[in-house]
Parts: sequence; C-alpha cells; structure tokens
Amino acid sequence: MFEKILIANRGEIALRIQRACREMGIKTVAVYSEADRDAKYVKLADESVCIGPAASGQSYLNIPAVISAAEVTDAQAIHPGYGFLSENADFAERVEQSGFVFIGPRAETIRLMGDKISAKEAMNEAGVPCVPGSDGALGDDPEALMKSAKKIGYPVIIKAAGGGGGRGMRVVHTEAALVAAVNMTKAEAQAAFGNPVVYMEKFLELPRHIEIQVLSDQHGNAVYLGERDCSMQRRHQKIIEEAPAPGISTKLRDKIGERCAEACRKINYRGAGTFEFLYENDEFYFIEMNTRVQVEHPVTELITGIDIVQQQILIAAGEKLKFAQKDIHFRGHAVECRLNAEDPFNFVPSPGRITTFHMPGGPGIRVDTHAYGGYLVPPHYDSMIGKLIAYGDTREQAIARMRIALSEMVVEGIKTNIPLHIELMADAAFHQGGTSIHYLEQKLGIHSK
Ligand code: MV4
Repeated sequence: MFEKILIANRGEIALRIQRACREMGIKTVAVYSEADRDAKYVKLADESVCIGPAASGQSYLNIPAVISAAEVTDAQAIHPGYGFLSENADFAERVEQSGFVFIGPRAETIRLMGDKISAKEAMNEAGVPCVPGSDGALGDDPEALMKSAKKIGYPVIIKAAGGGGGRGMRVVHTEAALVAAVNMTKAEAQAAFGNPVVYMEKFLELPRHIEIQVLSDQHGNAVYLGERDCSMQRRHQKIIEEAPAPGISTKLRDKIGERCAEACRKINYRGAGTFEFLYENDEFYFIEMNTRVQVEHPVTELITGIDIVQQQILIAAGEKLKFAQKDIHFRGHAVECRLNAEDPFNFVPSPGRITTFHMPGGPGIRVDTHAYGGYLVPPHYDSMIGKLIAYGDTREQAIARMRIALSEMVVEGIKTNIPLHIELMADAAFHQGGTSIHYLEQKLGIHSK
C-alpha cells in the first residue's frame, strides 16, 4: 500500500480524500493556492505545498507545479478528486511518466471517454444501451445531415464531441433549421474545445438523469454500486442527488448495472467510474462516462456501506476487489443537498467571511464540508461549500431527517442556498419522486414571475 498520497484538489473533497487516507494509515500531502493558505484541509494534512496564485489556471490546473509538489514530498500516488485535472488525460499520462500512480483510470481510458463519440461507440459495442443517433461525426453534406435527422426523427440534438456536462449542444426541431444549427454548433465547438467535431442524437424531451456507479479493479473484476438520481439541477449544476432513484425496480437496476460492470470488464476499466444515462419511459440511454469520483458519491456510500474513495486507492495500488456483486446490498435511502455560497433564488455567488457556522447532526446525518466559523469563502472557485447528506430506512425518513438538518444548520456572513433546499424538501413533486431534469428550472421560472 502507498505510504503517502498527494491530493491534487481543494475544499471538501480534499478533506474527504484525506479522511480516507488517514483511516488507511496513509500520509497526505495537500497542495494549495495562495487563496487557500489558511484552509482547513491544508492545516489537517501531514504536509502541504503552495503551488501558485489564486487563479486555478496557475495553481490547481498547473500540471508541472502539481508534479513538482509530489516530487519534493516523495509522494507515491496522486488523487485528483473531481473537477480541475481529474479528467485530464495528459495530466494522468504525465503523472505516470514521472513515476507516480494516478488514482484513476489509465490515460487512454480518460481520453476515450473525453471524446463523447468514441465513448458512445465503445459503450455501444460493450452492450450499454445508448441514445439513438448519428453513430459518429457529422459531415458537411446537407443532404446526408437531413437524411440522418429524418431517420432519427425530430427533434434532434447536435452535440460537440469535445463537450460534455452540458456545454456545446443545440436542439433542432425542423429540417429547415438543421444545417445552420450543425454549422453553428461546429463553430462554437471549435472555439470552446478546439475541436469542431459534432454528432447527432434523438432529443429526449422529459428525461431523468440517472447514473450508475461502478468499481473495477486491475484483475478483471467489476461491480456496480447501484444508481443515483441527479435530475434536480439548474443550468447543468446538480442541486440535490439521491440513491436509489425513485421508482426503479430491482430487476431494472440489476440489468443496467450488470451491463455497466460488463462494459468495465470489456474495456479493462480501472478505478471508480460513473455511467451517465438519460432515463425516459422506463428505458436507460447512455450519454457520457465520468472517470472520476463524483461530488454525489456519498449517497451511494450510505446505501451500500462501501467507501468509494478508499476503493479508488486500493484499486490504484493494484489490489483485488474484496467483494463480489452478490456481497453488495442496497439498504435504505440517501439524499444529498449541495450547499452553495450563493443567493438562494437568483444564484449569484456570495463569497466572503462566514461569521457563524453551526452544523447539524443526529441519526443518519453526514456533513462533508471544509467550511467553519471564520472561514473566508474565496471568490476564485466553485461556490459549493459542502454537502448535507441524510440517510434513512425509507425515502420519507431520509427527507424528514434532511428537513431537520436544514433547519438546524446556521451559516451567517454569506448567503447560501439553504432556503432553496428547505423549499424543495417541502415540494409536492419532489416528495412524489421521479421529476425530470427540467423540473427545477420550470419551478423557479414560475417562482420568479
Ligand atoms: C441530452 C438531452 C436530451 N436528449 N441528450 C446535458 C448535459 C450533457 N451531459 C447531456 N445533456 C443532455 N443531453 C439527448 N439526446 C438533455 C440533456 C440535458 C441534461 C442532461 C442531464 C442533466 C441535465 C440536463 C439539462 C438539460 C439538458
């Protein structure tokens, strides 16, 4: 096992990874920007290295600075967390070329999944059901484009191969609008990702966003840890996630889960991963794969009892999974509310000094945060200051516990989205379960009129 791991991230996930390491007897190295000098995760690490100024381009995204920090501290492996360099194949490659273990998939796998066309192709081939579409890059011939779209059926969506996470997409409702839409998406994709390649899919109008968590070791063993429903989102930012997804039968979960695990075995996947699906009319349609630990991993941890970050480390160290699919049991229900430093209803970021900070507690409550009373939320990064996660025997109990936790939570000095969460926990459609990806934006639209 590793003796020392460098954590190439900040905030709550840096703290989360440290806790996993500490439990495993592994020493930790924190890296930080000048804006994070006094952060809790820096103080709690065994060692820390400043890697640059506040701007993330010069610090958390600075590959030579991160690798130098691993060299000077003699770390053996690098955990990238989420965001920043976590899905950068060049980073993974340079980490390994420098003699460190990258805690994540091989660079080649990250590259495969980074290109949304090759990801879909690989998953289609491995037996994962995908959204019907163009099966590859779109060319320039208007006749061929119209033929493709007609075959798929309008509405269609044009997506950038280099995009993902909601960037570089355009919905087309009619043949008259098709060619211009393809050309505009190509131009935008070139500008945004340096890659003009686009593809076409059937546009699903009212889907849910459901994702499958997997673990896959370097010895051909792969398991699925069930699904998460992440449909409650605004502008591609998830706000609430839960596991299991309301209304998904055991039979359907096992079927799609086994397809994902089998795909991992086929592509020799390494580490933790997430298959993102759109779910509509009782069918799963693969759209993308995330090759990192995700913000919402705790809800899966709570219903399975498996520590996903520890598993990432064990797999990276070359160990075999110590459990098979039959050993994994889904028990109870978990809900996560992302706490953001922002105005709860207009979503404008609200960085600044937290003057008072009280965390909730009690049965079934987990708080993953790096914040505390006196903490200065820097303006340079994502506004998420932590996550409240509630577990219960049933979905109703998890929601009831979340409502109590939200009512106990006190954050003063900055604005947070706690009032929005309180409102959503009382929302009738949320209680019913199974709202689509458009529900929150619709509700907020009506709300502000
Ligand atoms: C779609 C779609 C409808 N049909 N693809 C947005 C993020 C990116 N990961 C894929 N996205 C979508 N792809 C087809 N064929 C609707 C979305 C979408 C979405 C997906 C997941 C979560 C939130 C979303 C919000 C708007 C649109």
